[in-house]
Amino acid sequence: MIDLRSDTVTRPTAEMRRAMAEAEVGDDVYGEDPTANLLEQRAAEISGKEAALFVPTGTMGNTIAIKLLTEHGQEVICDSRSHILDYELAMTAWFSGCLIRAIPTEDGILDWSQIRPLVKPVHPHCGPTGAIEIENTHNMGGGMVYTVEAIREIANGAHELGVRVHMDGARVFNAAVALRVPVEEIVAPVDTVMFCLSKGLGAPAGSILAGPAELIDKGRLLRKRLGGGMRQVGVLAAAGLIALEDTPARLGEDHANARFFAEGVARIPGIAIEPRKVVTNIVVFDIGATCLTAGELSRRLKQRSVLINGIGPSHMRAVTHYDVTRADCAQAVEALAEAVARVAIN
Ligand code: TLP
Repeated sequence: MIDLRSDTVTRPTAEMRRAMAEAEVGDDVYGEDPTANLLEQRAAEISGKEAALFVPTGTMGNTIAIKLLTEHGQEVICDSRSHILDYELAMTAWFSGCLIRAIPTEDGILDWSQIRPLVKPVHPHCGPTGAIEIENTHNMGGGMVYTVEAIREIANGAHELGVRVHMDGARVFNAAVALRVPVEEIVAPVDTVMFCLSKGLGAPAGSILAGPAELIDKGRLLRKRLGGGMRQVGVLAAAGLIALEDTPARLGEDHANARFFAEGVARIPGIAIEPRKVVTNIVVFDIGATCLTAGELSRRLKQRSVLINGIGPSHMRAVTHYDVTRADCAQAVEALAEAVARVAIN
């Protein structure tokens, strides 16, 4: 199977498995797991933040961040296709008691001029804005990347109004490779950042929440409250360290494969995509004119040993990662062309 459903499907490398087997561990709830401690220290250094917290999932990292930055009864501003809104089981409402104030965008990327009019003060009629959330790269926007200037403008504007900013940087290392800018510079303007070790970076599980030490200390308690006190978690942190230190250097290959795949797909009649917009490892394409639904096309692809999921009835998302090669991408394009052509014949 050529699995383009997500970069979450990556399996740990032989080196990760070795490091996991040999990891020094202790009880992390007592702060005694040396490997988890090292991972948190390196994650803080690499992201240029005071402190970092190892969390089991990106969802938990975002959940804790929103709780840290808001109070019950506030609003969180984000774009209308953000992961926190569409894929995290209404966690802002469930855990933080906040409403989402969503802004529609073309590709998931917000700018300050769209956000500013929606920032609400304390007032007898409205829920004040507690936090602003930006997603970088933007998943459903096709892996789009914020410029550092846009992030600075949003954070500066927000801070002037006393509002803090969280970045869902699940794939911020992909953004760094696309921009050729260190992660530290990308996340410097925002208050907190979550990034995943378990997507393109290849760790079997785990994400990082980084920010000011005072917030991360509180976050550690929230992680425990959510059931995320993970004891001898060094076995996972050991793989996370390799993901953090070694994998970013090869993400460019995934980006080149994604662009190659997009260029192939763009030549298939009935499929719409602008390959030049593919700058990271996510390819979202419109299959509306093929007369197939995404579900049906997904099924046809599976029969041809290719896994690609729909995101809505007329769009599909393919994600490249280190378990798919250039040849796999070429084969996936062929399978798509064939699956779509059969409709034209019928
Ligand atoms: N994204 C998954 C699915 O949930 C859609 C994927 O396959 O892409 N933020 C962003 C931007 C994400 O893409 C994801 C996962 C998360 C947060 C949550 O991470 P996990 O799955 O570790 O909770």
